[in-house]
Amino acid sequence: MIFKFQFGKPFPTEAVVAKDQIQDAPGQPVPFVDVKEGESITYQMQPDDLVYGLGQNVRGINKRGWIYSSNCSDNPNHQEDTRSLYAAHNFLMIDGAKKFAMFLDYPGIVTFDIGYTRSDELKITLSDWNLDLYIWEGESMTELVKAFRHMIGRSYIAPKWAFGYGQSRWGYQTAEDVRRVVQKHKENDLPLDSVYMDIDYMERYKDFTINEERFPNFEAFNEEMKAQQIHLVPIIDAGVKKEEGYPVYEEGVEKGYFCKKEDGSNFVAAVWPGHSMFTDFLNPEARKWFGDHYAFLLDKGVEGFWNDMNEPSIFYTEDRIRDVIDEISKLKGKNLDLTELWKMLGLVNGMANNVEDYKTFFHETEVGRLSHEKVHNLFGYNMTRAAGEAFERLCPEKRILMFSRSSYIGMHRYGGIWQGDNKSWWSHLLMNIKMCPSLNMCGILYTGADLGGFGSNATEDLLLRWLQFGVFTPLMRNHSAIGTREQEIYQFQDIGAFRNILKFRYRLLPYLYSEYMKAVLKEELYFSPLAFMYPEDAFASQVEDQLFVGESLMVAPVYEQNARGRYVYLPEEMRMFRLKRDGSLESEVLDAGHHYVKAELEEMVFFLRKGHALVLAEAANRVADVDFGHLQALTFGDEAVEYEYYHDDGYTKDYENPKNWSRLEISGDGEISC
Ligand code: MIG
Repeated sequence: MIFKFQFGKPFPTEAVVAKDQIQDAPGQPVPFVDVKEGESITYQMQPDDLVYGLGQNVRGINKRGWIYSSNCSDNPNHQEDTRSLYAAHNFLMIDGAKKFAMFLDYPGIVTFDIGYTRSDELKITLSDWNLDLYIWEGESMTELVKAFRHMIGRSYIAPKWAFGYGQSRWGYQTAEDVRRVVQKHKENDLPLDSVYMDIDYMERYKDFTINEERFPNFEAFNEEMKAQQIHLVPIIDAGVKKEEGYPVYEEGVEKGYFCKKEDGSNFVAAVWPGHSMFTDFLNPEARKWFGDHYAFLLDKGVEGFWNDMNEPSIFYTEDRIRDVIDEISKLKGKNLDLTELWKMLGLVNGMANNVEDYKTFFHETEVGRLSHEKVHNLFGYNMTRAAGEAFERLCPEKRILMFSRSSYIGMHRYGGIWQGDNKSWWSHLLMNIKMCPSLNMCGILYTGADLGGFGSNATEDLLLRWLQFGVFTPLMRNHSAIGTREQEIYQFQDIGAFRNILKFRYRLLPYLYSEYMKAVLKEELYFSPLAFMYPEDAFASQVEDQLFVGESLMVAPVYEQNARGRYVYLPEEMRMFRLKRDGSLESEVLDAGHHYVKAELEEMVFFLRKGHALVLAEAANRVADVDFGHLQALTFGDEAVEYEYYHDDGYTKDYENPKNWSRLEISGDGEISC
């Protein structure tokens, strides 16, 4: 049973959809924690307590020892001390003598001090006290997650082609650029299923337009790509350009669908298109209106999108820039001391994403007019919801790829996320690894990071090691920023090594897709921390750089430069596989315990659990060419093992059909048809 405590007048975020396990609690005391209304929620942590959850955040899988805050922000320079990334995922679990979980359904800023101020105290504070607090106990972390996932509803399911490899770069300017990417992959025999279109495809960054000079006759171009089984995936930005004669702008103004200021005038702020408007995604009519615009591209044959800048990101507002310039002009002619200089720089650098700006515009919601600041964390969620709801109306039979930058719990029903603007840093590869299970706990299963790193310059070895982990993430996309070193695989020397890794991704697809679908449909984790699989193993919770992928596989990625192997902890005896440079798999059985495992730069190791199976297909260069019906099984154990194999057409939504499920009886390694 999940207890729900209500404080003040919570905003109906609609994060929670299944209420059958939820019981309204009459009032205080709240079990486990100490709630001082208007002040804080605290929990006295025992020395051995572990804290899990919080979805998209920096640092470990065990969140203990840092202070986090839910305040969706566009921060391309995030690192270890960053308190909030692009999302607000207010879900926490305590694993200790007491095992319980909490969800704070609250759209404003929340701070989670998890042993930062006092090492033994967990202290949660909120900017106001209008929230629904859900709290429940369970026997295990797995059970706690399952209860949560049930109440927040089924996670988004991507089309099968979106499990293929995608190439992206902010900087592909023209159809020719895209053609070249496809051609280069083909020439080098590199698998590829999608190419992403960043902001330059639009006409001066206007949503739902195509720049005719750069992408002439887009529909035919899309057809040309489709004939090669390549999906074009355009970006959609949150800000709508303010420009007379641009229908999206004019319609939005006329219907009153953009956020307004206190005085009723439209709120305008600068983003990529210059002066822009922000759709009031909390108004269901405005949401529908914005969503319907995706038809512009759907009608041209597009089957996938990524939603960007939806924290929302703001470069500056006119009001702020005026104030800043006024302040700075006061300094004119003065002899600046350092304090003045820092102040001036602070004013300039504080122009983007300023919390003060979030207070100046409003949403017309079902429960009345609210300042953006109160509901800030719901913006990206509802932009993506606008798209997801529109896809249901416009093409109910078909799965459309959708992933967002910003998110809140609830959004996981409408799309996945990419993990934001990371850097080409080894530490960000490790961050990517650790973030995955935490996101899964919050219902976000379709996810992956910008492989190779978005900002800064990638090296060949970094990209190779990153792809070796990316092989296991549902979203496998190489993406980088304009101005950085080009990092398409063919820019590097040892293309054969990359080819081998990519081809193996396609061989793994029957297993990866089956495990992803089972995780969605059974409300379970796709990526699990070792501790969740072996709760009795005291050491397992110390291991954060190895993960389970589905039920059978454990991965132990190499994430350090110049390393030719790594230490791996095995909670039990496992069969280790090493993917060799020629594409063959070498295997050996390793005992439980600690091992140093070799992995040359182009090699990748992974582990199969006893009593479980891995199913592989033949390699292919497109998802559509993978034969999901003829598999090679790899097993570990003397007895026959059973593998529950989920397999569907990947495009329609007939998930419940019993034909999609088969129980494969597998004895030993070998071929199977199903
Ligand atoms: O301010 O569209 O996170 O993936 O390439 C940068 C350009 C805007 C941020 C996204 C990134 C994308 C970039 N965008």
